[in-house]
Amino acid sequence: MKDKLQQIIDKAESELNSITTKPELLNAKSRIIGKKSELNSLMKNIKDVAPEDRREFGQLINEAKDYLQQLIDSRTQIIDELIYNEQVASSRIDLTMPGRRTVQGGLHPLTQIWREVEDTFLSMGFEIADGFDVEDEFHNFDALNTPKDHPSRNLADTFYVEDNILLRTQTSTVQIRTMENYQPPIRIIAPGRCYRNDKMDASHSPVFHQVEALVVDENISFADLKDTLNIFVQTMFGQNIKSRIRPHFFPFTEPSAEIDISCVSCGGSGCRICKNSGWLEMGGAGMVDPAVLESVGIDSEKYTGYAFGLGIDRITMLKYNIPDMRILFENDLRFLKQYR
Ligand code: 2NL
Repeated sequence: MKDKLQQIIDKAESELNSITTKPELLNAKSRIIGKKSELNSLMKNIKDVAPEDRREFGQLINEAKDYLQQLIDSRTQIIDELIYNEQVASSRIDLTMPGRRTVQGGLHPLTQIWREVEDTFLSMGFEIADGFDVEDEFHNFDALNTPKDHPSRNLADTFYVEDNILLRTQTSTVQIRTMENYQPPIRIIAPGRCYRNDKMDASHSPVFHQVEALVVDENISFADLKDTLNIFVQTMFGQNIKSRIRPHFFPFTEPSAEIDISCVSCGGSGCRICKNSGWLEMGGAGMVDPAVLESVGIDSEKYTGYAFGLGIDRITMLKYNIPDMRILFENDLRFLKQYR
């Protein structure tokens, strides 16, 4: 009996070793351990074995069967490997070739500065407010104390979509809407796209980007405004940069001022960039005019506020030494690639 089993095993071993395909293997499997296999017929003959030997007989057959199954499994593995290697060879992919480099895009320099501006104000406790590009005259002009006959309302300066509906000329519209909906304390910035009917040149564009800040609370003073501005320009441009204010006029602030920063190029000694003045214009600022607070239902006896507006395009041009605003809008890849 043992000889018979050994014979079956030897035969199966040599048979399996010569097999190289899956169908052959399946056939061999049923021949070796299937229902019609020699092994199985041996098992069926167990009834002819003396009762006291049956136990050992059965055990030997089961062991042989386990061993044969193992042989088949390891052959399966070898054949799978063979098939895989054949596929790799025949698909003509050279796995040693270097991969193809994908072109990675980057953020537009304006977007980068926009985010840096947001991060800077967020770090000072401001929240970011958002609004609409298409606005009505109330939110763009009336609520901002702009007289009905103010030149900025003119068709030559403002894009009107229809009567009373226009493309916002500054993001103050967002501040107005915020004050309409929330009571002080308010501490927000509104970055966004603005529109003015300007001819495009090195320093003007009909579409430009602005960030306005607004703080309204009890006891807000001009000193708070100056301090916030200083921290902002120092975070954006460096610790040695100073800011200064010059008296100005805006309908929506009183008093009003224009903001300069010391020249980021020469540090204040005078150069081509600052036209030898040592200072660069950055935007405007002021204490929110009480009439503006009243137009949105905030008690101007109890609350005061400051506001300022800065050009994101201008900040970007100064930070990246870009001489002409048009470059920011042309999307010339040779330019953009430098800012990835
Ligand atoms: C500039 C001038 C400025 C403001 C914007 C403002 C907003 C509200 C109330 C009062 Cl809701 N003021 N904004 C104030 C002063 C100047 O921008 O030259 N921007 C580039």
